[in-house]
This record gives sequence, structure tokens and C-alpha cells, in this order.
Amino acid sequence: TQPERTLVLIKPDGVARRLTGEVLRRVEAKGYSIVALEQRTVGADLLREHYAEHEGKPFFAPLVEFMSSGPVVAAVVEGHRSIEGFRALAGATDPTTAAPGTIRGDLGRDWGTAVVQNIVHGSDSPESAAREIGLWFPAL
Ligand code: DAT
Ligand code: MG
Repeated sequence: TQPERTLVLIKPDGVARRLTGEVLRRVEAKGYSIVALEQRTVGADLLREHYAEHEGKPFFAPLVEFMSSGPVVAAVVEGHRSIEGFRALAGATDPTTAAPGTIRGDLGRDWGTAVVQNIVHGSDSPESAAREIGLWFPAL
């Protein structure tokens, strides 16, 4: 089967906490390749597009604000079933219940902030991955 590509973001909390290397270490240890990598601070327009499925939810505005509050590291990660595989590495959305051994379970924090600060984003389907990679890395 063809290797799959997924969009991984290290969110502003992860970058601020110096967890970029730790996240990328886990990605590479799993056997995935990093085919694009860039740190940047992005504006609300890109983030509203990125998180369009959540428009109208109570956490949408805080999420966009949090994600634009500082630099993120965006990566295109490639490997066999990497979409599902990276989601497994990341763990459940809520760091409180994310399993130990996962990025969010080991390192994530949800200490009463308006939006869950769970360190990473990973695309959730082939359609999302294609859409998100096109948004963040239009040249790929
Ligand atoms: P995931 O990032 O695991 O795919 P999601 O797509 O449902 O989760 O939500 C996007 C992000 O929004 C998530 O990483 C953190 C935030 N979020 C989700 N549900 C939330 C909630 N109930 N309260 C606060 N923030 C939330
Ligand atoms: Mg999601």
C-alpha cells in the first residue's frame, strides 16, 4: 500500500514548552518521515479555514485565538497509515483522559483554560489530510 501523508501541528503550547523535539522524536521513532517542516505564526484567517468543521462551537473563537497566539510548527508526516497512526501517538483530545504513553497523555495540560492545550494536531481522515496539507503547504 501507498504511504500516507498527514498534517501535524505542534501547537503554541507545545512550541512554548520546548516540546518540538520531543514530538518529532516520537514521529521519527514510529518510523514516519518528515517531508515538510516549518515554524510560523499564522493569522486567524488560516486557522478559521483549518478548523472550519468547528465553526459555531463554543470553543471555536478561543481555539483560533490560542492557535494564533504564538508560533506553531507545521509538518507533513509520511508513512504507512500515518493518519490513524499519528492520532494514536497523539492520544485522546482531552489530556486528562488521554492514555499514558501518548503525547497528550504524557505531556498535555487542561488546567481550566478556555481551550484544551493538547500540544498537537493531526489530520483525522484522508480527506482532511489532503485539505489541510493544501492549506498549510500549498506548494507540496
Ligand atoms: P482533535 O484535535 O483531537 O482532532 P477536535 O478536532 O474535536 O479534536 O477539536 C479541535 C481542538 O479544539 C482540540 O484539539 C482542542 C479544542 N477542543 C475540542 N473540544 C473542546 C472542548 N470541548 N473544549 C475546549 N476545547 C476543545
Ligand atoms: Mg480534529
